[in-house]
Amino acid sequence: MLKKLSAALAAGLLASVLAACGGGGEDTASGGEAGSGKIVLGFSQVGSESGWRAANTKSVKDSAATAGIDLKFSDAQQKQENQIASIRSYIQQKVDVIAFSPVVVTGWDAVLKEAQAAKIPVILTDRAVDSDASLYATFIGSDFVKEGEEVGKWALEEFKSATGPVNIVQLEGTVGSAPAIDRKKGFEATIASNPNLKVIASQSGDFTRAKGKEVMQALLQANPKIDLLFAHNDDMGLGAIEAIKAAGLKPGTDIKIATIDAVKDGMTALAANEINFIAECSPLLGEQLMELTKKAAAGEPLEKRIVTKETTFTPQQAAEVLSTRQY
Ligand code: GYE
Repeated sequence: MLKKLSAALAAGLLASVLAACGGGGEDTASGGEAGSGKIVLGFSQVGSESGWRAANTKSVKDSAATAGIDLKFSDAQQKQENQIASIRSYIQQKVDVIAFSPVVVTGWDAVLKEAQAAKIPVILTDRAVDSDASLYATFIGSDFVKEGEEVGKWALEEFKSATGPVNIVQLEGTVGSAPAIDRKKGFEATIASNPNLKVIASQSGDFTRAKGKEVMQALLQANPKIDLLFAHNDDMGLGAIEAIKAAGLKPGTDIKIATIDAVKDGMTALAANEINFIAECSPLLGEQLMELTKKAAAGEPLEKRIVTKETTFTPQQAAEVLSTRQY
């Protein structure tokens, strides 16, 4: 009898202790303490130069929120000194991980060494640097040489029956940036197999629509016969289309156009036959970046290079996928 009573009492006591614990646990989770256990990621973005960049920024911000990572975000407005300053401030703030999309390839050794001395892992996203690979944890992004080659292969096919010179103008991305260097390299090496295909002018349009338009205007004035425009991104191509129309020519017909990125506006122009070919470059790097951030914060080793998967589009293919594009 006594045994039964004490057993019942013990069971009751246990139940109330468990209830208190459960309640207490919930209170702590939903109240106070918020964020204290979160991984802090300092991210330095290149700027807001293009539709690609806008989609990339959204992907990073949305993915951080979903992954429960505390994101400190800064926009460098395409200036390396701004990026270096914000990386230094992330080091001072002792964030857990630093990620950045380097505006240009050179000049990062000093700040990367500072991050390493502070034992903060650095993840490169989207663009490469020429520093030693021991100075960063990993680099996630596209193969820009391959993107340039894809455009080159398309150009070879498009102009394979040309009997005379095919005059090409190139709108390059930001001077000294990995995508501008590599896309040019891949494209020019590929078209070299047909001596009819000649780049008659090549100039930077800084990856922006406004600059693309301005530079194309000048190129149209200086070169009476242009057969093909290769723009290193959709935005410069879209700016150039405005200049071509203003000159009384039909984009996609009088001057063929190939670009890289495949953002919504570019794909819309492609489906309307104002652009003839786009090599895709995916800006949706956020989710993978957050996974890598968690691993880096936990001290896990990372693969040094992670290449983004991408494809290419003709006008017909663009029309088919346009309504389901995320960006
Ligand atoms: O192609 C361009 C952007 O670095 C891949 O930067 C990125 C490039 C992209 O401004 O639109």
